[in-house]
Amino acid sequence: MTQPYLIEFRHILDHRGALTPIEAEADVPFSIRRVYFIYDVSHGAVRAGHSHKKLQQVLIAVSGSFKVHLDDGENRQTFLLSRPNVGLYVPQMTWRDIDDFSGGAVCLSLASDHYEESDYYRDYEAFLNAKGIR
Ligand code: T46
Repeated sequence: MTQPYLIEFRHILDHRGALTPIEAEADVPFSIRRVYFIYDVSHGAVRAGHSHKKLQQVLIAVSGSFKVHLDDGENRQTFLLSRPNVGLYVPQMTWRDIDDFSGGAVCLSLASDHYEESDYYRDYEAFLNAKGIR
């Protein structure tokens, strides 16, 4: 099973500012089929709270910061995302919660497939069952 990991993207800087390019199957390990972003997050809100069966994603704090808590059913890790040129690869079958959003935070998600509600485990016990843990 692939583990989560941080990806440092290129950071092309000149006197006008910075530019970070992201290319599918080169900078991220899959073909990008969907992009969405989360913004105007309410103070204290927690997002996600689910796992995907097949979907892989890369999450990026393109503005501000937030914490991503990942759980593969046995191990838990927390990542603070706060730089627009750093992405977090989240493999399939990984439970995630996202919280501690700063003011003005924007979470960009690069996803390996189109939106499909049947790809979600929104119940933690069902997720553990599917992993053969319970
Ligand atoms: C994830 C975290 C980081 C769509 O119609 N299309 C989409 O592509 C998405 C992602 C959502 N939706 C609809 C489904 C719900 O009615 O938007 C509504 C909110 O979605 P959800 O409650 O799943 O949003 P989050 O922020 O809890 O989770 C989302 C992603 O679903 C998930 O894949 O990893 O962002």
